[in-house]
Amino acid sequence: MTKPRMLLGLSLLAATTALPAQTPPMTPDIPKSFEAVTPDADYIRREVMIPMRDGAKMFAVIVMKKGTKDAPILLTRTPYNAAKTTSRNPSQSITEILPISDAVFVNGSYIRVYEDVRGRNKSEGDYVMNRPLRGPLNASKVDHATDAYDTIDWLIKHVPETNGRVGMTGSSYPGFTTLMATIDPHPALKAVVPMSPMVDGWRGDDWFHNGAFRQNAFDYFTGQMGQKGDGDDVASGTGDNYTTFLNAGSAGDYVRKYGLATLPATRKLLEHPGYDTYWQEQAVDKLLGARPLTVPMMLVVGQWDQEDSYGAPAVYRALESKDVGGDKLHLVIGPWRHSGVNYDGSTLGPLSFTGDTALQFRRDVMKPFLDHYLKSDAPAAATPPVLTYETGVNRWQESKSWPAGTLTPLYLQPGFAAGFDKPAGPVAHDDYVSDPAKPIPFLPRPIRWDQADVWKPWLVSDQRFAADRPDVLTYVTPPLTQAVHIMGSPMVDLFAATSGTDSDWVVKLIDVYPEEMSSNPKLAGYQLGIGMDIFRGRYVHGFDKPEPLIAGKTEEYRFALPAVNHAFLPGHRIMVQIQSSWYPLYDRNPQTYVPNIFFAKPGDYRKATQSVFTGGAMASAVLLPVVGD
Ligand code: PG9
Repeated sequence: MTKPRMLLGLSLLAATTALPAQTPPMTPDIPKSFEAVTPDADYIRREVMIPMRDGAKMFAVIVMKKGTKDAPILLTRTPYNAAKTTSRNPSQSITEILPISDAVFVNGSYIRVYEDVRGRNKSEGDYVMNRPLRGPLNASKVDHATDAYDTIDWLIKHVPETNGRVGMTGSSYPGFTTLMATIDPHPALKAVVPMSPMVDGWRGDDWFHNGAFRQNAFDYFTGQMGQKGDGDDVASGTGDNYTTFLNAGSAGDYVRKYGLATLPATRKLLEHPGYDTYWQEQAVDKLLGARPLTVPMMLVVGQWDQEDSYGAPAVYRALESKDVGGDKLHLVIGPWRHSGVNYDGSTLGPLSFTGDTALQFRRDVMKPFLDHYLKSDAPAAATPPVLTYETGVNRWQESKSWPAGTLTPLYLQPGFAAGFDKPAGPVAHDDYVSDPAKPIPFLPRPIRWDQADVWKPWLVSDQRFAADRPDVLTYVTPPLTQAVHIMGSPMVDLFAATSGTDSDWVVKLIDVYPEEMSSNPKLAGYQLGIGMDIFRGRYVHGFDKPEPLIAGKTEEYRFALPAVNHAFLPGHRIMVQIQSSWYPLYDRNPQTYVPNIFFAKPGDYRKATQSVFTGGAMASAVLLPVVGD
């Protein structure tokens, strides 16, 4: 029955007058707090402040599926905003609010906890980047080891849904905090999975590689330390990084130009250009190597990790002998970029793998490993000591130890050839002129490393753009008749001289794809970097002993390239490129010795003639860790 129109009007009026007073138009529209209402949420999300031993409180977010009980905790301690990390999407689904890498864990009844590290975002206290362990560099009573201890202690007492066992993981900075938690660990910390941990900022992780400074550090510093929350890159414009840095001058000039010295972290860098006690005493592999290995550990790194390729293998080396039972230490190397293990691992740049290798790892390796130590009812995990992905043939491979290959010289030969036979002739040399006024770009220009698709896959970028430059020496084998499979860190053994008094040496080990590849045209002729790194010449006699080079004197430079498992396939060629700058990622070597390159003056930058020796007692080579399959 339809209501008469007048009656309808009256009842509407009654309903309106029953409402409380109207909201005055000038009521401020931002309330004190607004909590998203999540009636259909499949999760519980709690924000807590956890007290540390010195009274400072750390902000943490605890997330779990509704109904979770008797469950282990998986903890990440991060400078990258715990609140934001646990609200990726405004959703009522736990796998939508958390990072995608967490799905296998929360679906497997884990409690996920993210905590802001001391002084960042919503945590109290002072932020010290890479806060050193208590000791010579840190006179306070707190560090990442104690903060992890206090956090774990609180969590097992205040999260009723937990079974009292805690694991830790995280990539990069959170990989570093994961490692630090294993120093005098809380007894409830049962297993850790540090991923791409920053271990030694000078030897080969974020800030320097073998003494050459990585200028992208400055954007990280302003982004992370310009304020307590998330910040911006250096305001140096949106042009080509190459031009911006070159116009500024030295790295120190860039700091001056953009006012970066107000950041204490910048000053600390500028004051410690060499491998002095400041760096040595915070190297995490050294700290861990001086202690027993008590917490089962699975170290993870990407084969093409553009930020922290050094750390995980270095910690593995430092701890291998401590794993007396042979069951506590594991190493995993996947076909990933930095932190790629936590995203989709099906492709990297032009490379495709056998499905989502990152998910395969998280689901089939990492979770069973953690389950084994963190759940009472989990089956024993058959975790191999070393698991690596053989790129080239694209398959996972288990091994007992690392490195697995035997170092075998691939010699640079006269006529820009390369091969496993030592050159028969006398010592010879190939020369090029390195001009600091025209440094070699590390990517084809324009370079914008703030763009994720430029920076993240850069180590797999095609090296053809550099191969034919007059300031790059390129040695290459004939097409291989059988595969060459390497497992380990290739070792550079370079005999070289400069007409200057300091010099950088960049060595790139490259897989050259066949010129014709109709099956995958984008890879035809591609020059894929397999291991590439830089060495600053002044450190040839010791990282703690910078010395001027003697012009014209041949020195032997030995340094490791990043750890790889790769098969150079039949029909491919193996190439070595050598050059003396890699700009603007690495600051320019003036090629004239100055005490601190950060403060080199325009007049210090001089052209130098570089000589690379082949044959006889100076047979330059890259030693490949070859395995016989
Ligand atoms: N590579 C970054 C980092 C690690 C450790 C200290 C500072 C920076 C990162 O991605 O977290």
